[in-house]
Amino acid sequence: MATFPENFLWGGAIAANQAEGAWNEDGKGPSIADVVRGGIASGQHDATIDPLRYYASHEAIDFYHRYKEDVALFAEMGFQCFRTSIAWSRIFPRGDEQEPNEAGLAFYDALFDELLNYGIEPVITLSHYETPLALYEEYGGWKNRALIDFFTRYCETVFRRYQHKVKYWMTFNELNNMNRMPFATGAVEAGASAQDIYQANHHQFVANALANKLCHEIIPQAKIGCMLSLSTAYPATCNPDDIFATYQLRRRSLFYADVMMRGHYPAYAQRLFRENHIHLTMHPGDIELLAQYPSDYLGFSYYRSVLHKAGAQLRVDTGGAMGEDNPYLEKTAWGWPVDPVGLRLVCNELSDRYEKPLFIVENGYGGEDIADEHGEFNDEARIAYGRSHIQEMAEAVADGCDIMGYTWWGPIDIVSAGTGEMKKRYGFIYVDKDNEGNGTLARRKKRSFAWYQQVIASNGETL
Ligand code: BGP
Repeated sequence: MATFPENFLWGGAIAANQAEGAWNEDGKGPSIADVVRGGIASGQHDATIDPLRYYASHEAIDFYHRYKEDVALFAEMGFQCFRTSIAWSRIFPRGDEQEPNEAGLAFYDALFDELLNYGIEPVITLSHYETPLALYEEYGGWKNRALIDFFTRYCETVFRRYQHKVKYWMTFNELNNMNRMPFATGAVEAGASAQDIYQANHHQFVANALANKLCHEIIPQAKIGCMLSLSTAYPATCNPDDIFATYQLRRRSLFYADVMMRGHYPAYAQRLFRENHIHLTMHPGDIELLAQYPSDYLGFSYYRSVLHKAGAQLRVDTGGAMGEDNPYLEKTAWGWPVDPVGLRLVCNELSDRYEKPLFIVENGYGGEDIADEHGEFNDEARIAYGRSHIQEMAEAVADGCDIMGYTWWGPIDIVSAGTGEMKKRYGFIYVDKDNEGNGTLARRKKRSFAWYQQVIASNGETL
């Protein structure tokens, strides 16, 4: 088996809105994640916050108050890095203020210090489906160019504040979900026109470039990447129509990396824009910014693959489109095909296309964990998923892919982005809470805890 490089970063990944809770404490403003029925990915938002309703993000797993206990468990597993997001609305409660909220900044100081005390590098997402709500309600989200200034002010604030603590950053989580999930990804209403969506994207691309610029100016030793959902798609048959349709589907996803990694709109975008009547409004200097400040690395999530047919209606879920049944692959209880070879394929595809480092910042197995008669969680299926994917990642390294690290999605059970459920669990650590919000929130190790510990201790040799 191939060996991972010595400086390879092993760890886990979560997002603020799916874990922290404390949604209105210490001056935090509401974010778009705090007003959704079900998961943030659904985009089914309530116009007002109803205090009698249960909202998954409001308490989540109470990471805000329990992070010390959780970080100690991550350290026990041997984490070398930990990816989470900063909740933008803790720092700028409405998003458009001039001055940040000190209590919000202090929380992340404490969290990062805790991680660093154990030698765990924070890997920080600046925007993970949690735009401040006021920026949606009063500005229309990323459709509005004003958000570029608000976002860069927020970025500059956190780069300055955490410049000695955080070396790894990424801008927007899964930006290529804008078409399927515009509310979560860009604070743009569900059902928005292609014109609005691509205009919002353009603003996000400019904001991404400006964030890269600021990050390098303020923290010269830092690396800042973009982040996309890159679970892959295969043609359902060898019919050339299916093959080309699948190529186009993949391109629609890679479009985002094409712009942010290469620094310009790809040639194929012209036809996409023409046929969808998209006319982007750009300011002088935008194109130069994109070219001057591309991403340092490509962070991505990989969960599964799908089969695609020309003309098929795409049913979508958080990890990407859901396609035809693949007879060669098993599925999880949530219908996600398990495809470790697909991960090797994607790593190779992205390395060939961009020739820059990759960071696998989400990969994991969502399942329902039920305790056995001894009260233990024998999550063999999760271990099998992790083992097979890490094996294929090792093959990708041997193939020549430059992979910076691997962060398992949801090393502790958190709220699902797709459904708002607790029942869909990814963790090596169980959290006692059910879909209705009942439970003690106590943390318990599952069997996979010791498995991942040994994976890290052996730098991926013992699987
Ligand atoms: C990604 C998101 C995460 C996450 C994960 C799993 O799309 O970046 O926020 O939750 O998918 O999806 P789910 O929670 O729906 O199982």
